[in-house]
Amino acid sequence: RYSLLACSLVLMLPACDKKQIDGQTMLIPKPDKTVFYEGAIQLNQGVKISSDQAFTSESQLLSGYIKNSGFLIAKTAENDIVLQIDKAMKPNSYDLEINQQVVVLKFGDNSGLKYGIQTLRQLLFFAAEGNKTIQNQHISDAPNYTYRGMHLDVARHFMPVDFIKKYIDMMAMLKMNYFHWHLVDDQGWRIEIKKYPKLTEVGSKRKETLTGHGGVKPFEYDGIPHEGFYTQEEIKEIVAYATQRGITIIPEIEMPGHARAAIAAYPELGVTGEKIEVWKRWGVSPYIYNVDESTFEFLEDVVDEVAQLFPGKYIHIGGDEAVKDQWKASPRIQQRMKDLGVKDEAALQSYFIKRIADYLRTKGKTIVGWDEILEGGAPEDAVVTFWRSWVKPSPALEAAKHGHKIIYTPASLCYFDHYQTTLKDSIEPMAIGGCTPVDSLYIKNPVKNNLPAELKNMVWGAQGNVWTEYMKTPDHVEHMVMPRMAALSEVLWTDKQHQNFQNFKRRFKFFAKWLEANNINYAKYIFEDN
Ligand code: TNX
Repeated sequence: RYSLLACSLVLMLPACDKKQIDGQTMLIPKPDKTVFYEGAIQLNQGVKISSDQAFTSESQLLSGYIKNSGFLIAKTAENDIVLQIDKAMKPNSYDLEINQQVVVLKFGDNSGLKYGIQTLRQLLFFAAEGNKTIQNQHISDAPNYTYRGMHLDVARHFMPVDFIKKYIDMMAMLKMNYFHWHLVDDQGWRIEIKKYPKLTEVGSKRKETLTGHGGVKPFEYDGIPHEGFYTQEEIKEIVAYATQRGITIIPEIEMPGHARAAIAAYPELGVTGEKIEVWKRWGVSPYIYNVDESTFEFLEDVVDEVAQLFPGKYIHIGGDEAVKDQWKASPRIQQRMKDLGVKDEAALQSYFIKRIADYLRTKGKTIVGWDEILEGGAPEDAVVTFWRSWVKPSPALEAAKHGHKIIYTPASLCYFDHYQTTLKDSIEPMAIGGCTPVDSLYIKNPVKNNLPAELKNMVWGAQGNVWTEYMKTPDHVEHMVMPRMAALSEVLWTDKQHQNFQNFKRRFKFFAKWLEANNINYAKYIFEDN
């Protein structure tokens, strides 16, 4: 009797009989709380995963990670990994107990489970690399910000399906949860739309590699035509891959500007009706969508197909850098503005975006837009991606005042197309310009902001933007995002009091081993000094 009681006490309060010891976590992002105990678990004798049927998909993912790390999965085994929901726990949170008897992963919901699995994955990897054991420990963890995103521009340079999955996997390992997929721009349309085949037949191809952007040294023309797009089947496959890993995709369909590839495919969508080519240089093209019923019909058809492919609630409609000169010069559009009673081109853009937002709302979707959608007034429920960090008063403040949820991507910290050191292209591959080293990203932290206290809750989180004008290959993208993506993940996930850049740097050395083992490139010169 006595021993039964003692035994159940041990189960209820695992590790209470163990001696606490000092230890350092190797995890990125750093968990809220880790307590280490004497002893270690040996996984090489085989493990068995026990979980409710509801978690089969997660459990399969975990067993894949275990097999990859070289440990054994056995039906009967000494070490049990128990996955267990605990409805009393907060959403997104997990609790991981590791001791010689069991590994118990408790979680508040599916996301919490997914994050806990990624923690186990890192621990398994470090164990496999090291002495094949995992130190006994107890981790309690939950994210600080609920939006932890990465963006990828596949319009300027197309990236293959396998790489998109790899990118999603890099995000998953870092417990990031939103992938903003920039699928459309002046230089290419990269998503199959069944109703408008020319979007990809014409719009996904350009005849040469592009040159020239805002004064930086352009690419030499290499004579290689550039093309590529994702079929709807491929998109479905990517969505399923992301979903299993706890990542929601936000697809972006640009409007009313950055529309040149679409207009090249269907000239009647433009203001001038001219036949033009998919753009062959960088920068902002003057071509903008026409504002008439047939354009809205087209865009509604497009977002219909997009809405069906992506199960997430959000669709990004762009809204950035829409040059309004063609609207100004067109008597037809000026007449339309009078008919609609809109006073200027900013108000016309606002009308344009509201119509799309209204339409998407009927499909259960909410729009996200770059911060220019505030000009002329944004739809009430719109989420704003804040990027123009140099504009005064800050678009972030404007957005918050108007009740918009904000994704922080200030160009000053979150543009991963910028250089990573002050030495720039003396040691780095050519970048678009700018300079955003990982330490300034980590220490300045994009979500630290000047919003008044009562508006701070409008900050949903932040995201790294990866514009690919100067990145032609997956390898180059990887180089630009690591280590910055890891730093961003930590400043969004980890509580401020536990953030420390020196400590992050130390842990990144272990993380870099994972990158190497998974054939992921990174900017190795960043941490060379230590
Ligand atoms: C501005 S950021 C753009 C992109 C470019 C980027 C280059 C934003 C909403 N628009 O079209 O690729 O600068 O850094």
